[in-house]
Amino acid sequence: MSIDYRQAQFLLSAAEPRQLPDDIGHEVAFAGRSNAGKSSALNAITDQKQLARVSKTPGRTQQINVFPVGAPDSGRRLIDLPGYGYAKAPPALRAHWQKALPQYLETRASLRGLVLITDIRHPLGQLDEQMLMWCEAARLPVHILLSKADKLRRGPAGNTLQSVRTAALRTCPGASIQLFSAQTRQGVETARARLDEWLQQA
Ligand SMILES: Nc1nc2c(ncn2[C@@H]2O[C@H](COP(=O)(O)OP(=O)(O)O)[C@@H](O)[C@H]2O)c(=O)[nH]1
Ligand SMILES: [Mg+2]
Repeated sequence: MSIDYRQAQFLLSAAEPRQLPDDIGHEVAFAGRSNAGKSSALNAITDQKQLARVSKTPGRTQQINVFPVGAPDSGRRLIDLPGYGYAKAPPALRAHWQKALPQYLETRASLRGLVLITDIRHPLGQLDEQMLMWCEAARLPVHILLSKADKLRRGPAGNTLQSVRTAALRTCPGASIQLFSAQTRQGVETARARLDEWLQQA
């Protein structure tokens, strides 16, 4: 059975991890550098145009957004983490998340996996590497979306996939990775299948 991600709804925005829903059920978090295409990926996966606002102004979403998916009260959620690496973010806010994010990854019992979105044209930056290290430290499974794959031709996209896979596996030996495009919907079904695995675990 696969989850119907089109039934996703917005539940709440949290300024702090402690404002999240009770730590029961299953959730998968989405992380990425600001402007990497995280909101677009969430919208493509849930087949909704405005679920996660696709912002023209990077770094606007500095809160954790919670989207329940599947049957009501099934306790399954997608978690949209604040985009990182936005130069204009207030330093205090950046310091806050620098501490709060690894804490969330370490302590959140219902968290089953992390989807890392990274732009295929400049993949796996330093902050992405840090996120991978935090996930590895927290023993949290990672799935990487090489986003905006439509920006490269098939050959170069395939080569980037191989090299980024090799680099990611050095930090996170269990990571999986795929090409993704919100624009052409390439990879949407593959991503949903990975989410299904995590959200439907016993
Ligand atoms: N060509 C292309 N552009 C995309 C894709 N996904 C996102 N973008 C563009 O990249 C920019 C940032 O996207 P957004 O989803 O807001 O990124 P976020 O900051 O990570 O949430 C926007 O201008 C999007 O239109 C994609 O799959 N293909
Ligand atoms: Mg966004």
